[in-house]
Amino acid sequence: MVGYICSFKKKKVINMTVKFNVVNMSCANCQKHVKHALEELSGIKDIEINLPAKEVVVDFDENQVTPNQMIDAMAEVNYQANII
Ligand SMILES: [Cu+2]
Repeated sequence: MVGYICSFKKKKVINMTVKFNVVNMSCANCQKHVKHALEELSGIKDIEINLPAKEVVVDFDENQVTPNQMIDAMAEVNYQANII
């Protein structure tokens, strides 16, 4: 008798990291806006923001979101981000 063989394979999740320079992020409010914009996206695992350096480091699942989508999300709330 042939049994049922489960052929599902779990998609391997590899967290990627991308670092942005957010040109016009200049105060705690900006930091909050940028963070919220990124949190709206699915696949975002972690967000670290260094305000004095204007740097944002994002850990993400590359199956769900791309750095370009993050740039667009930040642009929607008027922050200009570049990958560094
Ligand atoms: Cu500000």
